[in-house]
Amino acid sequence: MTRRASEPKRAALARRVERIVANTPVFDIHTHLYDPAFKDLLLWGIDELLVYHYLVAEAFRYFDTPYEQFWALPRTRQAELIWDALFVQHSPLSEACRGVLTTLNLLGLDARKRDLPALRRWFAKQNVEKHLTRCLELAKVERICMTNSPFDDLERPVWEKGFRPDERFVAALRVDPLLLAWSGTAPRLAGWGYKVGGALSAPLIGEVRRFLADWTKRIRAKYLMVSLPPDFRFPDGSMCAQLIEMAVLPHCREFGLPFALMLGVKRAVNPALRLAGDGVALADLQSLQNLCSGFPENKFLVTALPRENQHELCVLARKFRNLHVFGCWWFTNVPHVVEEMTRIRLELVGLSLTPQHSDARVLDQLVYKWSHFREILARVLTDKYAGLSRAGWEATTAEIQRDVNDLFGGAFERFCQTG
Ligand code: RAT
Ligand code: ZN
Repeated sequence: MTRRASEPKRAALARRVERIVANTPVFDIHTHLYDPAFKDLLLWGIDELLVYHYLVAEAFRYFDTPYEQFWALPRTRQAELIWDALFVQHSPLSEACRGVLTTLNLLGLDARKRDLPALRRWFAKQNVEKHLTRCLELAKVERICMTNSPFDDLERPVWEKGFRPDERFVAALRVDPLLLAWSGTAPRLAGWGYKVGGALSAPLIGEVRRFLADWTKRIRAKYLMVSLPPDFRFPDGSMCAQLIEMAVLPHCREFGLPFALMLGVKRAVNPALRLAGDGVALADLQSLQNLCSGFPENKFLVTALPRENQHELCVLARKFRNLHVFGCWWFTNVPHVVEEMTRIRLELVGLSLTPQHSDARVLDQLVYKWSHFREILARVLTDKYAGLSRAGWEATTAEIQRDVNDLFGGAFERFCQTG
């Protein structure tokens, strides 16, 4: 076909893919949002959007105030300083800044006047339940996975007391303190009645498994989850590696649950920045290979923070079907890297993965995180289906819809159900 003849065809394909990608509901498999029953733990509104730690890190580059002085300010004042530094004194070009504007825009607000008090007045009139439904509708998110930690003193009592769950939310059991800070965590487990004193032993492992079983049942966990530093090695004599091998993996096998690994985060590179102070470094994917090959009856959900790990991770996914790659996490969630990662993943692995999660900490962020990703995915998929078309294969609308369903949660659900 000549170039001229193929242009309208390509435009029609692009429209078809865009429509499908824009309208397909998504299961957001990793967020930091909470069921509204957790009350104030569910963050929302303009001030929370502005004090998001992604923006805090950027704003500090313009501030000259000492860190502690900023943290001592009320949240509203922190939000004003960030707004001034990142939106008024400079153009909000970064992905996290643009996200605030996409969200406001899609919520129907006009930010052109740079009028923060007016934006605040609008949010003050919203009711959280209705706002939740509105954000989910705008983002076309049908289900949200929370990050649930029994070690969080604000969250734990809500689970212990019990509540009527909102069916749009599901839980994931986060176990970082258990695996990464055993000496501080053991006394807490002991305080809750688990007999974990002394050195590593079969009874101690039994008690850790009892703890995991209690919480898996209590929160009806969809999977277990940990974030791991660049120096994580497996197998290894570290407490972390041993607890994974002896407690977490057998537990996951018993309950048929995946274990999610978030690799390559270097915590507290600058502790004065608090939540905004974490960094990144290359993860050791040989350790992941050892886990996937050594434990074929376990399922691993994996995302990696370093851009430099992404290609190797895709190659590993080609070797191990008990490995499900997910998300463009945190520092990789910027359009340039998201597009590159999404292309590499589709080209190397195909459709048996989950290309994005939102990691939203503030409800309203769902709106921009999914809008920005849908735009990229539509572009990438259009290229891919156009490539097939040049090879003489026309994907039908039903086939494209099937594929997008897989990318937006279908492949994840199947992975969770296997084995
Ligand atoms: O992306 C983030 O918000 C980070 O602060 C982390 O929470 C990360 O996503 C994690 O789950 O550890
Ligand atoms: Zn997260």
